[in-house]
Amino acid sequence: MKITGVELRRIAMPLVAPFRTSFGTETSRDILLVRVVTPDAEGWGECVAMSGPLYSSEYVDGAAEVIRRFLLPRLPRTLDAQDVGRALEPIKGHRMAKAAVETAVLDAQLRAAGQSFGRFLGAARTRVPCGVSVGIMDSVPQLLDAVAGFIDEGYVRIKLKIEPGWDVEPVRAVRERFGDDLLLQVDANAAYSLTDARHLARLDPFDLLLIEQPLANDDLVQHAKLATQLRTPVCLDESIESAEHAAAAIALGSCSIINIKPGRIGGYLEARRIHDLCRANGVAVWCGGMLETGLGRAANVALAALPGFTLPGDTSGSRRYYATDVTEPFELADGHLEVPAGPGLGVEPIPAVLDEVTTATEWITL
Ligand code: NPG
Repeated sequence: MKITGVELRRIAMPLVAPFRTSFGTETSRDILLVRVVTPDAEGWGECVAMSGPLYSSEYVDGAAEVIRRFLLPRLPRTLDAQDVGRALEPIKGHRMAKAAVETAVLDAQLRAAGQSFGRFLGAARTRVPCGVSVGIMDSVPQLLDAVAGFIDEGYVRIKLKIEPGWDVEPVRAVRERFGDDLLLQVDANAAYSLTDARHLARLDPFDLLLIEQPLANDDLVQHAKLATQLRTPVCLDESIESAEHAAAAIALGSCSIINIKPGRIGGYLEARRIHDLCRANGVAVWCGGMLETGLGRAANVALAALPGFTLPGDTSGSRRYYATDVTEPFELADGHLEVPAGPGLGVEPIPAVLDEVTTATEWITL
């Protein structure tokens, strides 16, 4: 496939409600979209980097800079999506930036070939069960109202964001109000340390599906120690940036479940490698989310349909985050989202909406 050029487009997407995690509060998303143009088709990649380097070291201005200055100049003008990873390998890190570029190339290639992301990745289902991530709130009654609303919408699993001072009590309240059958898990975004092990063990009686990323991003050894002290299964998110990290975590016993976010690990091809590795080792995986628009969501839903994704993902409907999505909105039906079946991502940006939210565009001829 021959690439003519690449557009970097920035869009501003206000969130329907502030989303608070242990590392900060998001009220709107400043998103970088990558559009790859070839003579036969165009492809889209959504960069999941946030405005500031709080979730990981990447941030959206940095991603745009690394794409224009270091990644695009390394792309051969004629290439296959499978070649992108190798071409970009000399550039260290910047996985969110690399994922956006590779996804756009893959989308263009699949659209030209008339094949869907799901088909290409190996989807085993036509729809996926959906969970929802619920941010930290000012009070327990406010949290219970939010959770009740999501359960009414059909979400099949609830994930509560936690941090020191907002953990055992909200979990207890949600369990008491909604019962033992509710699939419930928590996400700490690295807010604890190993000295909190006894405190975190107080979550054990609530039969959580998992506790996600309790400790620091780079501490696989301490996660392994923590895992022996908790009955709640430990799941890793931020710690896993590649298939090598996943292999190390499995070998060390740092986790028994992995959250796969394609942006965090450099793209959908690496996501499939981690899926295959985990499946071979009996480690369950699920698909995370980074408040994507319909473009990123489409690819995540396709990935979540692979056979090893045995737990519901953070693949919520568009309106969980956005009043108006840049694509036709993803809408839950019976707690599930349909895997797009059309070529490539199977969704298109709606031109008028895209124009309205665009804050800057830049064309780069290759
Ligand atoms: O549904 O898209 C979604 C968001 C799910 O909670 C979610 N994402 O740590 O997993 C996370 C978290 C996140 C949010 C990470 C914002 C980074 C920024």
